[in-house]
Amino acid sequence: LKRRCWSWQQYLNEQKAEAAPSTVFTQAQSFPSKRCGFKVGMKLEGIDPLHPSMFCVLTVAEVIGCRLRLHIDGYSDCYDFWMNADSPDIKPAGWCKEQNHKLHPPKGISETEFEWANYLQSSGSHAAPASVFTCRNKSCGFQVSMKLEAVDKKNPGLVCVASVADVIDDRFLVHFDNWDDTYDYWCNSSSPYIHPVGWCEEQGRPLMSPQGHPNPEHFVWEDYLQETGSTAAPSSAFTAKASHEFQVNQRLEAVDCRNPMLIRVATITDIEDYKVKIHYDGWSTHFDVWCDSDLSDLHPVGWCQRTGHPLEPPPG
Ligand code: MLZ
Repeated sequence: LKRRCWSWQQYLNEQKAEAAPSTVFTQAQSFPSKRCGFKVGMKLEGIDPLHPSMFCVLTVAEVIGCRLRLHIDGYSDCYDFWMNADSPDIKPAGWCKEQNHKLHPPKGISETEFEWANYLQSSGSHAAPASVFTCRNKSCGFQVSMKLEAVDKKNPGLVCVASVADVIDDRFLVHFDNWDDTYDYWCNSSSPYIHPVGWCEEQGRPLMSPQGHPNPEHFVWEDYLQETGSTAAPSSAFTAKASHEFQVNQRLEAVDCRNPMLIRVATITDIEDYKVKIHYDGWSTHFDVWCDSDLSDLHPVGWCQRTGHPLEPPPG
């Protein structure tokens, strides 16, 4: 009942607060351009958020507004995850094969054995039609196996030796040499976390060598490129990004990072060049969280209403 009566306009007036203007949000954060066409049970291919290098067979388990709960076929529900229906991380059935990408089959089916047509038939299910996906065909200047220096987002103080492990549309997968894929992340050429070979030296900052490097204190790019027969990503491929324009105290709608099914009324309480600190209104500041300003889980005021998603008003 409370949810139904709650109004942003009234709340902003009471709080003498302002909404973050829609112009400060990226396209992925803004109102989607089309209705969500996904239905529960449809199957598709997509990136496993815990293993960003892996494409998996997925089923739409739940649809709320234009957000999807996706299930990884053959695995426990505890790996289910939420994402926007227009996310670049999901692709129609058959996409991997067409793009020469490895597709991780449902648990219990071997890679050579897996075939979409059979699988759909034997599971009595349908593939999500290509028309429900948001298409993109922008390209980028990064190619697989090019080397770079990249921030380890799980250890943000570290800049490490990294490679381009995969490229899709205008995004590429950053992989840290000789580390497992749990540190990997997808980004585009304007990411503030990536730098050309030689950047650390120029900045007088330490560069973390590949794991197991024989002489980690004296890593030399030239030697390493030669040993690995690889090339450095050209500095021209890196495009600068302007910092965001969010301001402290602006209100917005933010996915609750602890319970990503929920979207809450939130406030920007601090900012850095490429980050914002999110406070969930009415909750302890212990739950505040720093995130990238372009995180696709931040939305302008009114997003939930426009997309048919419930919005959690501040408690109390
Ligand atoms: N302390 C951590 C750092 C790992 C850094 C990996 N960077 C890609 C460890 O040694 O496990």
